[in-house]
Amino acid sequence: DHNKLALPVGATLDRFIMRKQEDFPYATGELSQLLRDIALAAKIVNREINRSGLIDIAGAFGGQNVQGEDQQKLDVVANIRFIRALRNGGEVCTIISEEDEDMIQTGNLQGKYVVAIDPLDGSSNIDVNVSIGTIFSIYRRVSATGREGTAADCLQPGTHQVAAGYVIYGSSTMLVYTTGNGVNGFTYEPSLGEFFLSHPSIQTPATGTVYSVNEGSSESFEPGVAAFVRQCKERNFSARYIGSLVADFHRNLLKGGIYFYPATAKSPTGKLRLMYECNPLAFIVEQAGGKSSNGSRRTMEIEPKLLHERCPVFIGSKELVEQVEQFIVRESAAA
Ligand code: P6P
Repeated sequence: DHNKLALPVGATLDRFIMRKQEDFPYATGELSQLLRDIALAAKIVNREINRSGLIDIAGAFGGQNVQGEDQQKLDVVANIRFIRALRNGGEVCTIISEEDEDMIQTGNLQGKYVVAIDPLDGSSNIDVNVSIGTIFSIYRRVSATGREGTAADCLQPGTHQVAAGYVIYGSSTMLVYTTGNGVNGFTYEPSLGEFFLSHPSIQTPATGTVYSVNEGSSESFEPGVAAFVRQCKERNFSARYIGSLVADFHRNLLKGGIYFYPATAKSPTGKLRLMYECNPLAFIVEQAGGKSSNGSRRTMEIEPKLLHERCPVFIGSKELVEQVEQFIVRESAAA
């Protein structure tokens, strides 16, 4: 039937969501609405980011931006925009945000979903004009509706995600997401205010020749990780590290490669956060045929204990993640 026909490149995000909802006969449309709410917030944040240069100029002289507000950091602005869109959309009862220590209750007591979000990752890159991104995870609440979401609703393992995605604000703005049936990429056309399907059914290459890690910390890498880096150099891999997770991840997803943020002296359990950085990207990479682990454990099977807990992450082409895992096993056995 027509549902099974792949949508043509150029289909709008709205049509894609509607068509995919038809694939779920019992879908009530709430998840579809939630995805639309996220896309709306992404359009608004995209505009703020693109204007941020001008606002900064205004800010630099008057101390205030064109709206006469005190200059707010863009990651604060993005956080406000996404929380407002999710609250107004009505589908989300509780949010975990990188910007807020505690759970955020939206007041939507009937909301069936919980969202974990990094509203603007890599924000230290904004004022040097490097690509940045929003990363999000969507879970169904486990507690009964009619009351606020609980810690148990928020601390679910990544295998419970119903959807995950990211927005990359780069040379063009893209939304890439999965609902567990493959990964699709949409490119934003600002003049029309629409996301268009540009990368249908993304599959990441089984291997690659790019490795992305901050080698400034390599003195404190564990032996297996150091051995893997040596192998990358022996094989004349390309070192590509933008220092903006979404940008590094997106390039490796499309071209093949591995990103890793291992345990280091400065970050003994890794730097990246499990709930709104590692798990959503792990869901996407697995749906695209890749792999994500903490060096020994599948990222999505890690049982979260804390909202903002960090974990080491090795993510990208399946064969490269498996190679570094083998080095870690071999070197720790030898130790
Ligand atoms: P480091 C940005 O601050 C971030 O969270 C990711 O976007 C990025 O990959 C990583 O941290 C960079 O960290 O320690 O290499 O500067």
